[in-house]
Amino acid sequence: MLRYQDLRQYYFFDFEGFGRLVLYHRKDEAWSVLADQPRGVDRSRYYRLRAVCECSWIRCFVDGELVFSAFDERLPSGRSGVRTNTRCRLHSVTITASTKARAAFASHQDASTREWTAAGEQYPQAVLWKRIDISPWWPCSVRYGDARGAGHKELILEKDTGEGHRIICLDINTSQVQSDRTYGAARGLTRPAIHDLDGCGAEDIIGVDLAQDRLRMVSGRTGEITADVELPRTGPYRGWRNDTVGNWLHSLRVLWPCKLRVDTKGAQDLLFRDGDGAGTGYSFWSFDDKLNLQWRADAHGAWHGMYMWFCDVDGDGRDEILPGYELWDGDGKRLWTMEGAEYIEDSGGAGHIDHAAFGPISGDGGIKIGIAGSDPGFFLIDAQDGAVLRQHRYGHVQGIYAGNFRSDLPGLEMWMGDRWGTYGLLNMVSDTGEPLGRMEPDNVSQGGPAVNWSGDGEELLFLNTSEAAFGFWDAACRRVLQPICDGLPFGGLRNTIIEDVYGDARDEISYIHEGTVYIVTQDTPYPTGENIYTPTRRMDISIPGWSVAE
Ligand SMILES: [Ca+2]
Ligand SMILES: [Ca+2]
Ligand SMILES: [Ca+2]
Ligand SMILES: [Ca+2]
Repeated sequence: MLRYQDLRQYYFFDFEGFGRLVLYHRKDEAWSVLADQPRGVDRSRYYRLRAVCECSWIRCFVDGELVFSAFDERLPSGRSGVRTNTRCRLHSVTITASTKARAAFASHQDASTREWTAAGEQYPQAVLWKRIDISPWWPCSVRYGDARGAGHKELILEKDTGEGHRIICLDINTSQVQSDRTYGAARGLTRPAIHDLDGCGAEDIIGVDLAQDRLRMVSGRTGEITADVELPRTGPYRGWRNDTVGNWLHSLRVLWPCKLRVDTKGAQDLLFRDGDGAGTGYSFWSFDDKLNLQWRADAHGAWHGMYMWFCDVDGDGRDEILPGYELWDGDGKRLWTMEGAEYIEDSGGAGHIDHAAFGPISGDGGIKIGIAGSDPGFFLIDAQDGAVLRQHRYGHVQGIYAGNFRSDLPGLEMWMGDRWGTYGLLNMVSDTGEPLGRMEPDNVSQGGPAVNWSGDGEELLFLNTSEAAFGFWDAACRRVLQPICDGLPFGGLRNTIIEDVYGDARDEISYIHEGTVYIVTQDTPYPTGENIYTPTRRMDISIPGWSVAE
């Protein structure tokens, strides 16, 4: 690859098939031939391929013989690399630059660094607010929430012990243990959802007992079993008839709390789903807050995806359910299948939704769905009827996140990231699906969550996959801040939680590292009495909201 911009944009000099040498310019799906030549390939020997790029001329050599001399102005500079198009063996690779090109590159790098630094100056800097020692319980999982009905957020540690699920709640300010309970009645439960399903205020433990073929709920308040039912029998697409669905669970999360009824305090319904080892789902079952089975839904229109998403599309106070390329209502009725989705599984790639931003994406608050649809790319869907408003074949789009990445534009913007063939390529689109930005900070990331760092309405993209990508990125593809500071015994790039847990509504970044939680916040306070951006986070979307800073 020559003059490489990203994994979908470069010149490509290669052998193709068994009898052709070719030089391409590639931009996304368009491969234009700059030069080609029929030429037999002897697969029992090495060839020495060489290309020289000078200004707009590309000269290509095979074993020292000049084969192409092409003129093309589309990519005036870029990186070099190796990409294969079949099984092959490489002996060695050498990349050199002229002194002049090297100097131009260094000067370009300096200019970018200066521009990024200047762009970062408007943002608050990061300071360490608090260090919380969790070593007595380490290793454990860490999150924030209200597990015991305290009425405010606490730091919650969870562990699976031989005696049952153990939940420890710590006060964020004082680091003191508020509660430490092991739920003996939850012993043996797998795939747990920790959620206040019965509405008592404390989070319950709902999980699957595969040995006993049961779905069971343990009350977070009393520690006792409050519901215990047989697992459903399989749906039409997975397993034998009358087999337990316990043998056919989805490889990712199985239990999904949501709000399907108007008269409950919160999300007091539970969806349970089957699936396979590849992240595809086929049927799901709805249970109420006492684990009474309500109905089953089957993916007759298009297979279901890696996760499930919820949003009240028609405003009746009940969630609609997006398990894949279909929308269902709370009564188990299918509302639509996405236009063309019956052919998705023939498109290559996974054939299911990998991620979806589902919510008020439009500038007028209208509900849309931004779909990371694997090989078919990105779809923007009208949540009312499943119509495809836009599609971009951006490669294998795996991750997507909607947030207010451009506060100067109405609605939410979506960053999405690729895997499989174009690992790390990120694209951003507007609320109408208009392309706005493209970058490839590393070849690992599939994107990340929005960060409300400044509080003025603009959100940043947080990447955390490599040193090259680590930090907060703005919509102009500039890394404007690396949230590291004195007091952190590492340079970032750790397990993190992005969530407001201290002070004003802006997000903190919490690093979880070897038995300690480090909470990093802004170095300057937000002006009291001013409106401060206060988004609500759901899966893959940061929903806009404002409050008054205290
Ligand atoms: Ca409860
Ligand atoms: Ca609804
Ligand atoms: Ca916007
Ligand atoms: Ca905060």
